[in-house]
Amino acid sequence: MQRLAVKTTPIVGQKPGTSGLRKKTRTFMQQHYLENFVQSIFNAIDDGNGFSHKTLAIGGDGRYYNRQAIQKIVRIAAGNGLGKLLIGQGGIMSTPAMSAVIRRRNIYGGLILSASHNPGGIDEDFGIKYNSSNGGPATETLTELIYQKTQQIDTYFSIDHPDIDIDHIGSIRIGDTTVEVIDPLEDYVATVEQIFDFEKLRRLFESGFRMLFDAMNAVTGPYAKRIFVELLGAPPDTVINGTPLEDFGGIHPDPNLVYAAELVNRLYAKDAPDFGAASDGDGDRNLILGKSFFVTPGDSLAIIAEHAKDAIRGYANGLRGIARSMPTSTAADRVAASLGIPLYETPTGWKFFGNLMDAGLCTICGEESFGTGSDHIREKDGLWAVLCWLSILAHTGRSVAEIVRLHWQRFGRSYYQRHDFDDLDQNAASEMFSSLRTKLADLAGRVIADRKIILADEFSYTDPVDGSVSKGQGIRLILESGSRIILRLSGTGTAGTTLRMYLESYSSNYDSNIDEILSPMAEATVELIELEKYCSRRHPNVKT
Ligand code: VG1
Ligand code: CO
Repeated sequence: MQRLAVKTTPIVGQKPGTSGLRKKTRTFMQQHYLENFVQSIFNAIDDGNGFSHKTLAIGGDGRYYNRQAIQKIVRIAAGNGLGKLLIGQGGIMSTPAMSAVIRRRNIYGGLILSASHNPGGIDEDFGIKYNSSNGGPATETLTELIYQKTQQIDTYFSIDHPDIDIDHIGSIRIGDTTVEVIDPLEDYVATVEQIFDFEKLRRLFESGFRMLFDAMNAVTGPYAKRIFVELLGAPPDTVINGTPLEDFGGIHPDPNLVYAAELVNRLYAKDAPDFGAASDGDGDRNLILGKSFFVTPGDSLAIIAEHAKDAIRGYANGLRGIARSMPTSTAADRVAASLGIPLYETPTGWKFFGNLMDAGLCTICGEESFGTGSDHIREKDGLWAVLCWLSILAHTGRSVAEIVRLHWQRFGRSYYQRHDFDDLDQNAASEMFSSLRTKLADLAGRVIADRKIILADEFSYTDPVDGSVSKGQGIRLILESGSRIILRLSGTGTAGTTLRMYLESYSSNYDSNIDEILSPMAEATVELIELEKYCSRRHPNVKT
């Protein structure tokens, strides 16, 4: 077998965003596109000691091009003289499972092939992210370095070898590299079994408790079937859309009120099950529903933190701290205060939680974008959140709605929504932000939607562990009595630009109509940022 050094030239635009490099699938299929990026990852993670003693893992969410990409990466790994490559059987591995594999097997890192909640298919999206030896997403410093390497690349390494069988567990040698196909469920299931009391959860299902889990034809199907059906004894029809499909069956695998329509309809129908949940393309997000009841991600984070010590075996010693991304609602802050533990506010993106967890500063983390997780791994974890809720339901014997209402009674309620304006012209959107930045200094003291603005700034974060500074992380308007308006541009899209507008209003009265409270704030914000003038838009595509 011959190792090959293939000449190449830099390709513009290979800059990782909020979570890895995401592009149209056809872009990834262009000559040398994937090879350049993967070789740049190898160049960036090279610590000078070579790769012969290192192990990496690879797997993806099963979307179109997953299998072909794995075959190419096998050759690149062998071309770079990697010691060992672990591949999830069938090319499958959820993002949280990758984190579990890296941590449990103590390996150097892993590549996840996924564009997460973005649709899949030849005309949709593909993506690659790199996770480091702590099991977490590459830090900003590393993604910057990878980007630099993509701008300097002149050669990638490969090997002359045909495609290998990735559908059967086993091991072969390619050049100096051992390639092993592993069960992608094993490490993950073992990790969650340590945290949750499966015996107690089995009794919940035995008692006739009914749940519906929507895997959205994406990666979580096999994990959900193993855990809920095989291990916890739930009936097989508990899991819907449970087989990973290359195009996710045409579903947009983003578990929110708009895209998880089938699940939402069934939970709002007569004779609905007790509990409903869904996860996204790569299995790191979660949607939580009760009978005719939606739990916002911010409330879910706060409620999991509130009950963790009593209801979940793995947290019986209490929590060290809670972290949330800046746009996420402040519900968790109130729980942290009542528990007497610190609350950390980070920029959007899971990579910012890693240092806090590694340093033992926080146990539970969450984002408004349906991401929740803990220090059991270094990724957000959709099924973990579902298991947390099952544990809380089993422990309290109450319904989802009762648990949330009791939380609001005790802590008050953050009325919260995110409005997404998709497909904006990139230049127009940046001009709009530039103009908004110039206005910030004069906003404090002014009134918006009957609320006085206390602070208007652009969020900047100094990592308390390594001191690194991340600037430009979203414009925030802090209003009186606990209201907030946050604006930022998405870093995960592949076409045009998405504006995200996050609205929060706090009240001790928890039975008001959410639209009556938030709509005036949304309208006033659209005026303030002159969305119509710059982007010819007034109304969001998604409200969730
Ligand atoms: C979005 C979310 C962010 C999340 C990221 C990756 O990023 O807002 O909270 O961490 O997606 O999630 P952005 O830049 O588009 O707002 V996932 O499930 O795609 O790994
Ligand atoms: Co995801």
